[in-house]
Amino acid sequence: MPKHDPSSMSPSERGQGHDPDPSGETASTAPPVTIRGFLLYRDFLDRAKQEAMVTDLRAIAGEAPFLRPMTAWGKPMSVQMTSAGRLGWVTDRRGYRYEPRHPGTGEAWPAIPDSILAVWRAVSGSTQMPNSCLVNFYGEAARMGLHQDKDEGDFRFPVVSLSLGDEALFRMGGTKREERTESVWLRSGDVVVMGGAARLAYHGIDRIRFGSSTLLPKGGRINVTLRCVTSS
Ligand code: MD6
Ligand code: FE
Repeated sequence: MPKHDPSSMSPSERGQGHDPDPSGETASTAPPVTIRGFLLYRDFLDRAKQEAMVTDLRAIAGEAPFLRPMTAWGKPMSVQMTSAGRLGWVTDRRGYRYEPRHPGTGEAWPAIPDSILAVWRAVSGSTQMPNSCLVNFYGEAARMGLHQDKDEGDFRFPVVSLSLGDEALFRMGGTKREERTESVWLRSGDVVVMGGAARLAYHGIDRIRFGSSTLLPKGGRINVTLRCVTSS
């Protein structure tokens, strides 16, 4: 268990000080915990909001099916991906980039649902709205190696990340790969903001605890990341 856990506080403690969401569109009002410059909002989304978001994400996957991307080295990734918004993140033998169309269907990506944009409004500290929403699905053996998010072209804007379903061990480091890292178990409903000095920090998912959540009936984890991407 991490030391600082807003979910273990009394309701009066949770409500004190800081309201990241004055409009009440999202669930939690507890202040974030900062770990290596990453802001972690524990239990940001209550169960009903998580379920509504899963419904919206199923609609996205119906239009823009999950793909298992190939890395630039020709190895399939263990995570399955799709996107919403004007630009979706794709990878193949030509490398990593943002594209306006789904590589399988050739269609434009679906719109980013309001349920997800509400989280950006509440925590990003940015009036610019995101134009890219990457949806990652982790099955039992999926992981994501330590990486930097640096394909966006403009690092003034944060990356906002939402976790749904099974718990995942999230590793956070510094802007050099060799730097010390710290890990935390992300749970369903948690939100992470990677901005400011941490915007280019290394991070990754070592493993998930398959079956630890009841949100997705067949198990697994969905991670949603919101970004402002510059079109090249
Ligand atoms: C994940 N997250 O949680 C992977 N990137 O499955 C990321 O790669 C990530 O959580 C940028 C900002 C926040 C993140
Ligand atoms: Fe990332």
